[in-house]
Amino acid sequence: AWRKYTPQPFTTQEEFEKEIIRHIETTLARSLYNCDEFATYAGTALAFRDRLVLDWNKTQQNQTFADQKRVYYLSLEFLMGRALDNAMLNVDQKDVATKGLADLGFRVEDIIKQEHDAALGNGGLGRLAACFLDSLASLNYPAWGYGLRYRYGIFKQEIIDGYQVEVPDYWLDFNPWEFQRHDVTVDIQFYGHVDRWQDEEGKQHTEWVGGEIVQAVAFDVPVPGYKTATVNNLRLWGSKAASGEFDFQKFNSGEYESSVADQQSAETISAVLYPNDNLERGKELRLKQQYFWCAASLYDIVRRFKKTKRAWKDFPNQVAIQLNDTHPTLAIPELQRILVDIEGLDWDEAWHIVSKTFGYTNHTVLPEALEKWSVPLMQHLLPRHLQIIYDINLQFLQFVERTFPKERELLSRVSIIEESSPKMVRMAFLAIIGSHKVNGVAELHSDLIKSTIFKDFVKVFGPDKFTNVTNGITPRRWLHQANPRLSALIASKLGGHEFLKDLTQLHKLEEWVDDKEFRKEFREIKYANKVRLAKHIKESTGITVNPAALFDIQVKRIHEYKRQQLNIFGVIHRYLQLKAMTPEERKKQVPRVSIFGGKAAPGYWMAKTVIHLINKVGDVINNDQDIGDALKVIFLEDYNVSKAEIICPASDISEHISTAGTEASGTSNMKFVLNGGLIIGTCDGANIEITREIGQENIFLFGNLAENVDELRHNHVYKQYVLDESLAKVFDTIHSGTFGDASSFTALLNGIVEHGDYYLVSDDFDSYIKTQSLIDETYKNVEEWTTKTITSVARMGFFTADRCIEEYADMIWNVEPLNPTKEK
Ligand code: 26W
Repeated sequence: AWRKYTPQPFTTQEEFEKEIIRHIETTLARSLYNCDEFATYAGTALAFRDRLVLDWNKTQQNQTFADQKRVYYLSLEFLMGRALDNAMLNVDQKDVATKGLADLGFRVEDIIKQEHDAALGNGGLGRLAACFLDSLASLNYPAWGYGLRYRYGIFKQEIIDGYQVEVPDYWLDFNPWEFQRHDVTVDIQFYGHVDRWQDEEGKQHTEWVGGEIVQAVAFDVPVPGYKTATVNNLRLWGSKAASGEFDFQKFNSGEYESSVADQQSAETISAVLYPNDNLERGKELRLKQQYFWCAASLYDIVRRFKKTKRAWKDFPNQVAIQLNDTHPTLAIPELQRILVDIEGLDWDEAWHIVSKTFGYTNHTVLPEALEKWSVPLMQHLLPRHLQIIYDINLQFLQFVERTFPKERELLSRVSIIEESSPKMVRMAFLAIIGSHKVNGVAELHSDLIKSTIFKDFVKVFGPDKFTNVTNGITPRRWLHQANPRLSALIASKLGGHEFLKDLTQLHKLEEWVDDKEFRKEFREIKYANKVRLAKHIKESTGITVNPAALFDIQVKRIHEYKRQQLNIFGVIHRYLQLKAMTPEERKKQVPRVSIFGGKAAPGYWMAKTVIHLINKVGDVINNDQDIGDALKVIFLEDYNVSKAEIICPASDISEHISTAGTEASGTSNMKFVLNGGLIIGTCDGANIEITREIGQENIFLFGNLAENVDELRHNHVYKQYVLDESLAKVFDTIHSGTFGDASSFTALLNGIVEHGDYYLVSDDFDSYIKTQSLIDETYKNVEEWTTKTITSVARMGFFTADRCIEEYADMIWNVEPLNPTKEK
């Protein structure tokens, strides 16, 4: 009976308009006569949401009935960006929306722009999680994401006088995409102590008692797949004071402030995303976030499993949990605690289940990013978990000792506990020991973790425990949504948009590489995307750039290892060369726009200095009459997912220039090439596999190799080092005050000249600027450039996140898709 009242997908434009208006007038209680863009966005989002929700409910019901193995992706970060455009495209109804909105007097682009980005992540790791959710749904895998519902996502970046200023990102004012589940709450315990006792039958019991309780509340976000009825669930936990914890006594007696203190302290747990990318700081609140989210998620997963009435040994056949880096590693001792302390399984049986359930993905080799928690802190916050970790370690070390009896050193090297003062828990080691598979995110990276940071574990567990899954991106958002014209052009040659679900089909584009009309249209699309970006640059910085210039883009978190400093030194070098030319010579050069974007962690002083330098260099060059259009330097403020959607389709060259061996994979490299841009890059991360796929003639590689990095670093410290001549001139220019007070930049330059140049900027500088000249030469030949870009797009099929998900599903999770049963 219910069925006949549920709304169907809109079939006509009129129906869609009727729904928007209904929501504006009733749900939002707004009059149509003062209906602005925001209200229209809200009405549109709610209209699409109604359709999504029905498929979502059905998907969840279907998954419950099917009762097959599910994947749980645990990630502290989900960098989702906006949802409306994606929702419209997934049901293939953007054209209906576009026409309907036009009829109401609005442009669809303006309406889409009203939505606040869901920016619950820092960078690559968080965006990867979002791409994976898209692929899991699009491929019909029964999968849930679990994360935290931060009230504040990554801060908004403003640039004031060339400096980064952080502004809080309060994004929840109006969020139609989340549903609070008032009935899904979990009490989470902190602090307290451990009791041991014996029952009448003489059985030992261990129980964690006392301490504080904070309540976790579920907020669910629908994750639609592309052209499928599967809508998966992303469950984000918010924290609040547990019921009964709020002190009414105090409240009544007038102590309002202290009565709400508990509540506020509970709510602090999910208040804000930590803005550090690749830097571990050991803060108690961060550990609280991690445990809060792991415990709530596991309680939920276990509750769902228990409803099936299966035996515990079936748990790993029903549940696969993937750990997105070490941030959720506490889920391992938590599941062991649930099984042993609460469910009464014996240790070995429980441990067998635990270690078959988890998989761990490593995303970085930088030593300062590897998580370690101090033993005293963990003892205080999670006393029972610390005991369990010690027990896991003891069993593990006994195993190592039996297997390698003569290697005393090995034991301290692989111990979960680092014998420092204070002692530290090494989370990556715990994650390896508690998982059945460990993977890196690109071939070089997966090889490096096996030969460096996890070398001893390869010896202990054998090489098969370690594998590689090279990262990928969703072509739905990063091609179809961000670059609709290119997606349509490709579809016109490949016979429809099927390639968005099977990206390897792109290879058929190679048949069109010599087609004159196709080439022309391909170039026109790139140009139009550059015009769109130029317009954004004008609006946000006031600077006019020439869309016919070569657009050279580096957008990513600001980090010394990513070497934005190498890029800006290269820009200064170019400026000096241009200055030394006659006006006639200058006119013959390829005009260039160097575009930067990215946030620095608020406490990362060196990264902030780099932002400052880029802005100061821009001020000088952009206002130098001699230079004009020959060179412009732009810093785009507040780089985020929705800006990336405008930026990625507009590049001629993008920069992926990390010190070899430091960037685990990179994923924006894939976005840029898929959109018809070329790369200047080092032999690092996924650049290597991109080269293998698209051909080395289609990428501008430069610089030293990972295998030589140690020796080069050694040379800086122990040998006399002569600074590259061109780089020395760049430094002289900075020192002379050309870009303002030189003292602002001394630490940055001294790091290279005097303190060992850890990131090898000077070693790679000459190779970098020569490669940049080669790019200028190549760009002059429009036909050659066009061939390279089209060929590259055609060969990018491998880098779809769909391929990653199938690899995880086969190699690590052992899960099957579940086709939706959509009744019409
Ligand atoms: C504990 C602080 C902290 C926070 C975040 C440490 C480490 C991280 C992340 C693991 C850093 C990160 O985002 N890594 C990036 O992951 C991407 C997805 O795999 C890769 O493409 C990037 O190369 C890698 O830097």
